Parts: sequence; C-alpha cells; structure tokens
Amino acid sequence: MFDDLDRNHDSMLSLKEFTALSMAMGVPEEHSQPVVSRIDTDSNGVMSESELLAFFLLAFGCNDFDVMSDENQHKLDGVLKNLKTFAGLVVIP
Ligand SMILES: [Ca+2]
Ligand SMILES: [Ca+2]
Repeated sequence: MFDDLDRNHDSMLSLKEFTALSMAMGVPEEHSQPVVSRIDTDSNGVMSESELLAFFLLAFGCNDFDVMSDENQHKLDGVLKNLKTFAGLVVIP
C-alpha cells in the first residue's frame, strides 16, 4: 500500500501525496495537515513508511514494534489493505 501512495517513489510520503489520498477517500483536505503532523514524528515534513506504521501501531494501542502481538500484526495487515479503515483512522480528531 505504501508504494501506491508514494507517487514519486522517493520512499517518503509527502503532505501532497497524503492529501491526494485523503481527498480520494472523501476526507476533507484540512484534516490532512494535523494528521501528517501526528504521523511525522521526526518533523522532517514527510512521512516514512516506519512513521506510518508506528502511527498505526499507536492507533491499535501498541507503541512498541517489537512487542506487537500476532493479533495486532494481523490487524495492521488488514488496515494496510483496507483504505476505508485507514480513512476512519486518519479522521480521529
Ligand atoms: Ca513520495
Ligand atoms: Ca518524518
């Protein structure tokens, strides 16, 4: 999924790329900036795949990659394959 979002294939998700995704899913454009700010934990203005994964882990109440349970890994796989679920997560205020 990350590769699909990364339109220019620089292995980073920019605000522009993310906004394109959000709008395609019917998420208002103004939601994108705060969401990106939350995901972009090193504040370099773009989201790496690991930052995106970390965000999903937090969304599932797990903040440590290493201790992620099989169940959460399964959920994460499901989310990454399900853009509608993703849209539901990103609009969390
Ligand atoms: Ca990119
Ligand atoms: Ca970043």
